[in-house]
Amino acid sequence: MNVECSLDRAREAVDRCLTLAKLSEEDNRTTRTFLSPPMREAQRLIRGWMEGAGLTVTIDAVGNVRGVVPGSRSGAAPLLIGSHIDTVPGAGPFDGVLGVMLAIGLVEALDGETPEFGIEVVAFSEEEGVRFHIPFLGSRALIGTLDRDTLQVQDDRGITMAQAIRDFGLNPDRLDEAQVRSSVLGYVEFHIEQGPILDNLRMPVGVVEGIVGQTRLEAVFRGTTNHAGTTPMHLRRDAMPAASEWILEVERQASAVPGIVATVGSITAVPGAVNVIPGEVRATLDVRHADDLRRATAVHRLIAHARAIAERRKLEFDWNTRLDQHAIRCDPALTDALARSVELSGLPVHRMVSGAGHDAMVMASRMPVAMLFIRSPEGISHHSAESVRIEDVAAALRSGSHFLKQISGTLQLSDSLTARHDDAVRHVREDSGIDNAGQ
Ligand code: HGY
Ligand code: MN
Ligand code: MN
Repeated sequence: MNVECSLDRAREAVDRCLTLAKLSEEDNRTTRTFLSPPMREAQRLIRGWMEGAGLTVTIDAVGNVRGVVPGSRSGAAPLLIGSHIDTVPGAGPFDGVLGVMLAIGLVEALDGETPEFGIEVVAFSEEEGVRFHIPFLGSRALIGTLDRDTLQVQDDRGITMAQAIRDFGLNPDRLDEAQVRSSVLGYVEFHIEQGPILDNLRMPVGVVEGIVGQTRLEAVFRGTTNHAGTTPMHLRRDAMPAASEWILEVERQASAVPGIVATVGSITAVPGAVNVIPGEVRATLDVRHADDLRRATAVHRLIAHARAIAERRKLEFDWNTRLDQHAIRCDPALTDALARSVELSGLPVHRMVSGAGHDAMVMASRMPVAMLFIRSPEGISHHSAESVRIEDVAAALRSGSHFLKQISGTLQLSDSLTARHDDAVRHVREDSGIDNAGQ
């Protein structure tokens, strides 16, 4: 893909992201959560772009939009390329969707020249965890870890996930069919960095070597609801100052441990009226670190501190963990191929770890994964000011195009790997006489 062509395709990918950004549950900002009404039009547009690229499209039981082009080599394991199409409240136009638009652009750039391996482009219906407070629903459906119990989790309006799927016109009983069945070459995700590193380094793209682990939980402080005017201060069991004390401790502890980031992103007071002492305060916590033990230790310390605050203030404290996602390493072979592709595009290679979570960390439990970051100017994301530069998106497309050619080359390797694997299994079976025993 030459520079001119990549710039045209980059403009088209960005235009498509800006079109999707208008599809929102809210008038004045971009908010598109799991199987919400605007997701229907988003699916329709994405389906059209995928079909225009020659992909055969299906929509699975959780609303993932999946486009497939078979490989010219029958039986060759496909490569999955994807990202998510849901957003946080008040999102920017590129988080997630840019990766899907780049995947479609790469298939369009094949101009009908079917690669030896097949390609499946996946637009995941849910990664952010906004509606049901459980993230990665789309990618978890593909690897088979979205269990029946989770389908009974309710959103803030009391609608279960299964009901939300049915309300959208899909069938939760067909969840199993969403799973990736055959062997796959791997999963690749293109995504904006969402942080300041590439912008500070003045680099267009970054090769991701790993993704930090993350814990998401809800902390609940319970006291006594009472009248704000008639309850003397010394007789109160006010949940708000307790939560406030803890939130400051979250910031203090996270600032004291290198590599830890911790965020209280939302707080809810019950009953939530100006003249009522809150009897209950619910605060969400997001803790991340590249090392899982450091992360677990930080979470443990913060829970112990919350307990101590509650005890001193004669309150109750409870918490529920919503996500405990371990850190992952990207596949070295795929990542090296991606780094070579960046070099072949005439770009500097910067290897880095992702502080943001991505579907790649879920897919990594079932297949090799690789990720390419695109610069986030001023490091802004999860905000309407999120942006990209056309020339950086074009650089990612050229790198992706080289990558697909490299993977073709790797196919020989992966075939010989498969052959060697099958040989080894055959020897073991022959030596141990399993086959004779008909086991
Ligand atoms: O929260 C994250 O890291 C991602 O943007 N979902
Ligand atoms: Mn996000
Ligand atoms: Mn994202």
